[in-house]
Amino acid sequence: MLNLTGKNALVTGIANNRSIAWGIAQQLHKAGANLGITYLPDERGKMEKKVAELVEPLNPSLFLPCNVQDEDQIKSTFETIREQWEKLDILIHCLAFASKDDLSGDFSQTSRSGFNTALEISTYSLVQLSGAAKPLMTEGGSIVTLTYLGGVRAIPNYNVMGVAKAGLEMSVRYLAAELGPQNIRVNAISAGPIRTLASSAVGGILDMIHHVEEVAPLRRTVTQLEVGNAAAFLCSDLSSGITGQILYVDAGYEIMGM
Ligand code: NAD
Ligand code: 0WE
Repeated sequence: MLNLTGKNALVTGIANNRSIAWGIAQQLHKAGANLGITYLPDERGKMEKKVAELVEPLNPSLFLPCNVQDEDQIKSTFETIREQWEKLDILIHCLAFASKDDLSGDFSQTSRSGFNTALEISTYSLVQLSGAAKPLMTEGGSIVTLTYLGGVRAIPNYNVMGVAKAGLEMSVRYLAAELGPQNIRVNAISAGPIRTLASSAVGGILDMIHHVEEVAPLRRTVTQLEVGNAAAFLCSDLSSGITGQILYVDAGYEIMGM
């Protein structure tokens, strides 16, 4: 039933084997999708090597550097897709960044540049990548991004990232409204806290995970592969009637009041 054979999927946001994007890429591959992987390049090419080794078993047909702060890298990513694939079916947006200084302390002290960076990388990039994907999704498509409850509720220390996620979730709705007539669906998965490179750098993440394990209806957190399964669903024809939605993959935590 869940079949993605013949679908070309671009996956952003893989940094290591804990990345949510890695869980998604594995499940899309399992469902038969043809993968293109982008990574955030660094000067020494360490990231390129690490991510290339990790994704090798998934046989990606494209492997490209794409720093979303660099207009040229985005341009050449989508030019390569047009040349090599002709059409794009699936776009996975799985990246976020805020300065560590802005993920603790008083939200009112967020600097102008910190605010701009967080929203540029974490929010604007979805708009930018979707705009570049639109002309390539000639047979319709599915765009999926990753969000967090801190975009809807005030969660300690999430601060400027919460503002970025609120903007991201609203961008999902405006993009869904614009791209719907072209049969391109746009949805977000709101994942519960998972230990990844990004979250492990955050003080108190383990306490948050323990809290979720006590309160969430399923009495546990979720895994990258569970998020990957929900993403595969949102990318497949099984979800053909769903667009503009935020799907909570959080072991039920979001429904609880206490
Ligand atoms: P991660 O560190 O594995 O992934 C973040 C990715 O963002 C990395 O691959 C990094 O290279 C990429 N990135 C950062 N700046 C970039 C730039 N300028 N250009 C291109 N890529 C850039 O961490 P993760 O937890 O897997 O995060 C993936 C997504 O999931 C993020 O949107 C995050 O907000 C979201 N999310 C995470 C959790 C969690 O608890 N881990 C929960 C809900 C949502
Ligand atoms: O979206 C995220 C992670 C976002 C993130 C994390 C970092 C840490 C390292 C963005 N930028 C950076 N920059 C760094 O330098 N999550 C949902 C995970 C997360 O982050 C939190 C959380 C949770 C959960 C930050 C504070 C409080 C809770």
